[in-house]
Amino acid sequence: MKLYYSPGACSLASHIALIEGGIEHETVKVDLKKHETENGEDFYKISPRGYVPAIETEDMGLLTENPAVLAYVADRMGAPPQGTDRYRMLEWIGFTGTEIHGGYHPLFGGDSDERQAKAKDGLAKKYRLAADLMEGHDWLVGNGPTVADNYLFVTLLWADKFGIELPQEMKDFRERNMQREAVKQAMADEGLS
Ligand SMILES: N[C@@H](CCC(=O)N[C@@H](CS)C(=O)NCC(=O)O)C(=O)O
Repeated sequence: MKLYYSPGACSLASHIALIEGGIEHETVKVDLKKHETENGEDFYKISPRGYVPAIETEDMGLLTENPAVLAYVADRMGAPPQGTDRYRMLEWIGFTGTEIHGGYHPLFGGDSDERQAKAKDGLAKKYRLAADLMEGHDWLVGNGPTVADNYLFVTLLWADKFGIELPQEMKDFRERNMQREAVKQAMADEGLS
């Protein structure tokens, strides 16, 4: 499998899972400003969507969009969540993608101060909600991390940069994830530590 990624971007969630699952893979860094890979290829020619994550699979060619990419990688890990846990995992991926990741768009896009302030306030509320939904559990689903945890964790890496107020539970969750070997490895591979 080949993962197209940008350091610290949402693609880090898939990167962590590939490492944690011991899945054979290679990574290709993409410059998201130029939309060019580290090999000088026009990324739009590889993926017309132009964003990461994108994975080149053996059985179905290129696959994009976090919910699909994360579910695909999860299914190739040792013991993917089944039954109700699988639906809970997808529920968290949906929440993270639309409510949280989507909430960062005005900040990444450099919108007006007013819109950015509104976005920050909205994100603080969503993280408060996420903490409440976790109800004192260490992980989003079951007794250990899944790809959904990876995704929420990656968004928490963006929070300090934009000065988003985080509940203590979310800071603890971020720290808990930082202790995972696969997280350390993926972050080191992406030049983040
Ligand atoms: N709908 C996409 C959005 C992915 C996305 O926003 N990726 C960001 C990095 S976190 C990106 O590549 N941005 C660059 C761009 O949109 O050109 C998904 O869920 O996978």
